[in-house]
Amino acid sequence: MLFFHDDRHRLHFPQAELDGGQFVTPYERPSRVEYVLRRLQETGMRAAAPGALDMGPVRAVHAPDYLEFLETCWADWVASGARGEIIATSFPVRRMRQKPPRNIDGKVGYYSLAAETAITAGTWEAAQASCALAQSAQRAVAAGERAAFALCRPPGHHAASDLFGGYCFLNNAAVAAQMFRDDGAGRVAVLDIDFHHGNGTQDIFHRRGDVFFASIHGAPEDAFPYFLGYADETGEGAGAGANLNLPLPPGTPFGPWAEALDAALAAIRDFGAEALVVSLGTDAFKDDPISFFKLESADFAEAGRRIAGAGLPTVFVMEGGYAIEAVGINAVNVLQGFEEAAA
Ligand code: SS9
Ligand code: ZN
Repeated sequence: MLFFHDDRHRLHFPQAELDGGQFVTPYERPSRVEYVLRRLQETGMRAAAPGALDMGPVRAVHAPDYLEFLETCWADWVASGARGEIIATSFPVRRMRQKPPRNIDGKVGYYSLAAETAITAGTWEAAQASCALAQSAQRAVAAGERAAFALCRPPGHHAASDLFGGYCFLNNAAVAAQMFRDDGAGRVAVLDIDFHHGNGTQDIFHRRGDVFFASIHGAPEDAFPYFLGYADETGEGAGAGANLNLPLPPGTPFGPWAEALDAALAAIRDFGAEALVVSLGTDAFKDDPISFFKLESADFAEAGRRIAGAGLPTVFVMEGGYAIEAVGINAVNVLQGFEEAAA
């Protein structure tokens, strides 16, 4: 399978993540990419050079004021006299106005959904380079490849039209799905197998009937992002019926997880999708330090085989996965399983 990567992911490396009342080295760290890259090379996957970022489809899924915020926040933060990394501390929660303030500290809270994700000087450049990988993979598939893999970092599925957080800034999967639509696919599906609910992707397409979103994830009662991802969120307006959430409880092993996967794939088929974007997180793995499903490494290959069974042109976009040494094996197992079954 063709894959795309870009060393500029290293420009995003905050030193701090607020976790359990302490600052820890972020779980979402540059070495994740090195493990995946090594495994891609070991298994003979083909590296291809990524193209430049096209802001058109990015603007189609993100709000202009949010993109301007991402571009300017570091300079504004430094100019305000702040000396550390950007970390959100004040949010427009219940009973507050949803109105962006002028003050940069307030803006950071306005545009974020959680406080664990720090921003540094290189974050915007890294996020753009990451998104360009998803675009490159989509272009390769649009040009006739059966599938391609974008080794995106930072990830994207938590990023909504105007929110960052959960380690995400630009919604790479949503951008790829949008590009399939722009290329003429009437209906597109995004399948999110990251352990966490893809709240950003769901929200971006919630009122649209042209992009189906299906997600298998830790139930929101128990798992980040906590405030979206219930089974009764099925889409609204033109998007009614085009959203499928399959939340699962702590300790879920491959059996019930795979049943959920089959249900998601059946719904994608019934929807009539012509192209598929897979938000490929590997944090459903049993040893993931921040998740609670129990998939084994071999199960990821079986997931890949089942995904291939959909028979669709497929773009795989890297999302989470924090059992660092296993992230390469698990992610590439999905791709290998897919290739076996697609051959
Ligand atoms: C902090 C919990 C925040 C964020 C997880 C984001 C995963 C992205 N203790 N966890 S795939
Ligand atoms: Zn995740």
